[in-house]
Amino acid sequence: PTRIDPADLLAVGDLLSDEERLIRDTVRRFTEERIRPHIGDWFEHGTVPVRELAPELGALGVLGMHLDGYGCAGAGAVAYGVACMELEAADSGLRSFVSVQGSLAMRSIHAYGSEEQKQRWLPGMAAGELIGCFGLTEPDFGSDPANMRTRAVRKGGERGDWVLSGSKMWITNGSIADVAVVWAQTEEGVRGFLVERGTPGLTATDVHGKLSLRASVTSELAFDEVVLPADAVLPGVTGLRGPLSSLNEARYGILWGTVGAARDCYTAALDYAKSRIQFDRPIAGFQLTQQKLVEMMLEVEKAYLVALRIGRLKEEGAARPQHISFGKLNNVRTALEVARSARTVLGANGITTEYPVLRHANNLESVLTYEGTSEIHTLILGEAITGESAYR
Ligand code: TGC
Ligand code: FAD
Repeated sequence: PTRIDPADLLAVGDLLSDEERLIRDTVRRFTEERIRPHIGDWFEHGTVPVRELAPELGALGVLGMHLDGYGCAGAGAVAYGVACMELEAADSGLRSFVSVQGSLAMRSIHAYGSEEQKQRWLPGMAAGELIGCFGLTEPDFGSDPANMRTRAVRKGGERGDWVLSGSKMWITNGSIADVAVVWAQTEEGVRGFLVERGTPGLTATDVHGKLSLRASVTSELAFDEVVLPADAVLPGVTGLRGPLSSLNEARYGILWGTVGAARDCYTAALDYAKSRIQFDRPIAGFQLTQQKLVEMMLEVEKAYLVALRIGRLKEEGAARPQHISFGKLNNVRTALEVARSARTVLGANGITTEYPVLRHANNLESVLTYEGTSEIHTLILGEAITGESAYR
């Protein structure tokens, strides 16, 4: 009979293939050795050694893990999902780095880049020697990127250079990126541009004072008439479909990642409840605590099943953006509720960086907002079931 594992009572992990389990365990081991001992400090001080970690993540094979060729692992959707789950069990900032590098920056170059662009960037990015970022959001346009103001104008006719002006806000990896994938309005619609670090007219300023995703670099990018060569444009796509298709991939990573964050909060609360004595007995023995732990466990397992269902759909090529919205909306919200409940079980200890629960809860506030807010995913699903679009 199936073993009763408190961390996975429904044995959802048994539905994974041997290879997927191996990837899950390998990534988990990496985070336990390399991330967990330091993450509380990185979060507290708002610093993370990204340059140092990137090649290690590259060697682990998780950068552009689901892409084929160019040094990428070519893994299946569920294998990529379980890697995200383990990364985010350590910290949402770590999963963010991997999402932005692999699913947003590399995926955009992989899907829409010329052969030269792919050769120039992808192998180094897969190895973690080069870092990428993805600029869609602007100070005045977040949920509504169609109205973006950043603009690229052709200087010299059909084959000439481009001049890029405007700014992008809240850009993960912005100030450390070797290449920024920047989406801008042009005469022919929204197009993607590769802007290299050090290009004159490009400045990056980090966002400070964050109470969430502190172990992640977040920056504003400003483009002051940045002159780009003709071949800086991604030739393969025109229109908002370009960035939104890459967002599907990153949102997919999030719907798995948040299962990891939720599981980490639940297991931290379970461990703590079993050893913390009040009124002469472990608090795990109180019915109110048990109810919290059981509710957390139910929600973690349901979120895991949602992720696995969407992953298998994706492997069949049958996942639609609406399926991804289902998972992103449900699993981020679930993780946030689990994190807050876990925090209460840990009492005062729950507010410190010694335990992961409030760090996860604070991180998840960003995850709830980025890659489409919970309201936007509600409206995407509202449209899917009613046929009525309620955005505008
Ligand atoms: P709409 O008219 O519906 O669509 C415009 C074009 O895009 C196509 N499309 C999609 N294609 C692929 N996947 C999707 N999910 C798509 N959604 C729409 C659509 O078919 C159309 O194509 P075409 O060829 O017919 O022109 O666009 P809209 O302006 O009405 O907006 C729809 C809306 C609100 C859903 C969209 O704007 C949206 O998703 N807004 C949220 C923006 C967002 O998610 N930003 C995220 C920025 S990146 C980020 O947060 C990274 S966090 C990094 C980290 O992990 O650290
Ligand atoms: P707004 O769009 O101004 O929304 C404010 C509120 O209004 C929200 O509750 C929203 O749901 C609601 N709202 C808006 N429109 C509607 C509507 N039609 N109906 C109902 N409610 C609505 N962006 C990038 O491009 N690249 C990155 O790498 C990146 N990294 C990020 C990292 C962090 C830590 C954070 C916090 C954000 C990041 N973002 C990034 C930006 C993120 O994608 C945006 O914050 C997000 O899309 C929401 O935009 P906004 O913050 O401008 O909020």
